[in-house]
Amino acid sequence: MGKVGIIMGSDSDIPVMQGATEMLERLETPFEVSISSAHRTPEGTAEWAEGARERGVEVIIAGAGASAALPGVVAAYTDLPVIGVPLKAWAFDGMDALLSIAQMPPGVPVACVGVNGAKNAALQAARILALNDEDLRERLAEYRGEQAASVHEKNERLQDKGMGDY
Ligand code: RP5
Repeated sequence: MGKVGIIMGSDSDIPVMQGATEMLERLETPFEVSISSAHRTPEGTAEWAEGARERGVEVIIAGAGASAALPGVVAAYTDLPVIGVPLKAWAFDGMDALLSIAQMPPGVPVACVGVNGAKNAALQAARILALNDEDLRERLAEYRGEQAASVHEKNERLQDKGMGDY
């Protein structure tokens, strides 16, 4: 089974990016995780991206905040699918990173999830890997079932207790 390559710009991104690693662990999907910065360690970032396929990576999740060049730079050095996670840093509630990642120039694609959307990035990466993995597809279906059950449960509680006592 191919793995997910996770890269993030700084250790300050770890608390949010843990949302991705926890989801992948839950889905029993292998991953590797690294810190590398498009601006502070550009050569290392290029090397990481160029070597990803050889390391068995099939999908990349790249998280960065502020002027978030990392997902785009990674996408420039590989043909693997890249999912960018805009992270909320110190300004603009993450809008800076969201626009940096979403507004890639034509020809270099990055799929962008919502601000701090590490969990969804992991689910999307798993869906891509599941195209060729029936067992993973079943685990994803199970997860969706659990989610639905939780919503039904909440609705039953609401019907039972009403808005005031919920
Ligand atoms: C980005 O700048 C990183 O991805 C991080 O979100 C942000 C701040 O980095 P640190 O100054 O905390 O290292 O490159």
